[in-house]
Amino acid sequence: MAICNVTPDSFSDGGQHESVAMALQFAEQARRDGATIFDVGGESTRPGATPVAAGRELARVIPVVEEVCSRFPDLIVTIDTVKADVARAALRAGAHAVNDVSGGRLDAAMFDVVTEHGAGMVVMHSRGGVPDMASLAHAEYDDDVVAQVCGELLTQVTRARLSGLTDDAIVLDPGIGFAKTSAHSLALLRGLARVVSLGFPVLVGASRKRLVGELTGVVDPAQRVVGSAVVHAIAAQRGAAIIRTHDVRATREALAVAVALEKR
Ligand code: HH2
Repeated sequence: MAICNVTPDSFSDGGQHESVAMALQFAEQARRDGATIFDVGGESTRPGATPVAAGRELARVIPVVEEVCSRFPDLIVTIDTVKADVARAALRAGAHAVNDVSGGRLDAAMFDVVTEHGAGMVVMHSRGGVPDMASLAHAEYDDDVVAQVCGELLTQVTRARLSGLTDDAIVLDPGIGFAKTSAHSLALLRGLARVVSLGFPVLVGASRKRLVGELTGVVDPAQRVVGSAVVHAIAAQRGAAIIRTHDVRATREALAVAVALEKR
């Protein structure tokens, strides 16, 4: 899954895909490099980022979703949003699934919108609102963070089912770096098999994140490509079905090696 943030302020690719032309060029390259899913977002979750009103978010993402869907019909396009109105408009514009970093917590209409469109949904674990979900404001867990994250994900799965969403439409994501210290994120990556055992495809997104910076000592997020690729290769070995990345080519190469080494 290639990340395309149509934002001025995302933590590592802010400002890089601000025009439709820039986003399209990125989509073409990502596809050539081996991406099969293209994730379009119009609001950063970076702590301290300015919250974006629905109107502005729509203006950022809808033209990109429309163009990418029409030019690259083989790409699965996901809309990265916590707002049901934005999700609805993106699904109408051709997107196939919703990637909700709140896992359906922040907008009561989200599961209904996804169900009505027969779409898929990434239910990601986080806590708090958009401005503080990637901070440590809600990063309190007992000694088994994996069990707590799984429990909170399953609560959202129950809500999704009540809205009529079927299990085959759901992907789970432990939310690396969201309301988690690096130790919590590491525990989730070590215990990924337990998340996988819930029975849903699992998405992992560690791309260029603070965890990778802390492990490698690389300060500039754009330079965290190698560390991110290693995390993602190991996550794939542990059962992750989808990897969300800014750096498609490096990730693809790392996954090719990891998958080959798994084969017996
Ligand atoms: N991480 C970010 C945003 N969306 N979606 C899923 N499913 N999983 C993730 O781990 C995830 C996500 C944050 O990264 P990024 O989009 O690069 O930054 P920003 O929120 O600053 O735009």
